[in-house]
Amino acid sequence: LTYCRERDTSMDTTRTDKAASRILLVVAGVLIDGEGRILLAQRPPGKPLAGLWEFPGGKVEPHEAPEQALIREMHEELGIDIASGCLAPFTFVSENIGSRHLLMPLYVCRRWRGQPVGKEGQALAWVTADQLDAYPMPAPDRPLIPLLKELILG
Ligand code: 9L3
Ligand code: MG
Repeated sequence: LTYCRERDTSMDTTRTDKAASRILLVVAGVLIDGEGRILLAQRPPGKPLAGLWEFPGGKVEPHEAPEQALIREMHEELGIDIASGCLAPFTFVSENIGSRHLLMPLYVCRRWRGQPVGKEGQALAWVTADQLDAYPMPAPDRPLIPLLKELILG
């Protein structure tokens, strides 16, 4: 899988690089607590899509496995530690966003060390499956709601 970081786009000169620069590889986590609630994080002011509620995560760096990237992002953004064995593949988003194409694998996680806090000033919310519809989300996250309801409510 070829991918590159957003800031590399301007350096692309060849056709191959241009194609690769359109792909945005992002990983996201569905953290579920003991009561079956899901963690949503609000994108902070100044960032793209500010104010929208998302499944927390971020870009996969070059030479990083998606699971590693998610563990790193959860540590940086939420201050929690996740063991690699605690990540279960959930689903995969593949969608055009503007001029880019987002590829976003998602993992479910029910066990971690520490208590999630918004390390980057982002608000957090633990929401039940039924409450998910009430939170405005980025377009790629929204279609996941029915899948999550099925996962949690059975
Ligand atoms: N994105 C969408 N849904 C998500 C996440 C974590 C990210 N659950 C999109 C928003 C940005 C891009 O992926 O367009 C990169 O995310 P970030 O690095 O700005 O968090
Ligand atoms: Mg992020």
